[in-house]
Amino acid sequence: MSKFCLIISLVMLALISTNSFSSAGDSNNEVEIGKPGDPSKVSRTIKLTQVDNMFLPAEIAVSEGETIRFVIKNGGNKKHEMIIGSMPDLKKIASARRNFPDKDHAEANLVQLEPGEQKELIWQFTSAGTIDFACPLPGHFKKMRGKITVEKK
Ligand SMILES: [Cu+2]
Repeated sequence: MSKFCLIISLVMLALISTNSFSSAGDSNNEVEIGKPGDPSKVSRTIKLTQVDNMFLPAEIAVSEGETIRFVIKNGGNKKHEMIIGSMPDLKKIASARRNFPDKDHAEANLVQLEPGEQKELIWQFTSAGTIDFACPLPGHFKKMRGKITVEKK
């Protein structure tokens, strides 16, 4: 009986240590968000509409390696932005917008749109995983978010 108990506790210990190991691994496992795409390699166009305050659609699926031409239309009455990134990076950018609202924020993974404006963002998704996008403007960021699932080839 005591031997049985010992085996059980060893199994439990093994399970606990495996779990803690895998969760520690996950936190270091950052998804590559991709890079600005080559316009001559665009495979698809995906249209996104911004309203006050959400993206339509908010969920997008692409394949690994694919280059997408996003056509983003601001159909709302407020200024909006779209930025592609990992959620921790998007959170940092959103807090920078709150703290430094007048700073110029031009970046390759960002588009800024006045009401009624339409712009394009060409992006290549280089690795499989889930990538986020959002409007980082104050008061928009909590609701105005979406997800891009990059499926393995
Ligand atoms: Cu917005």
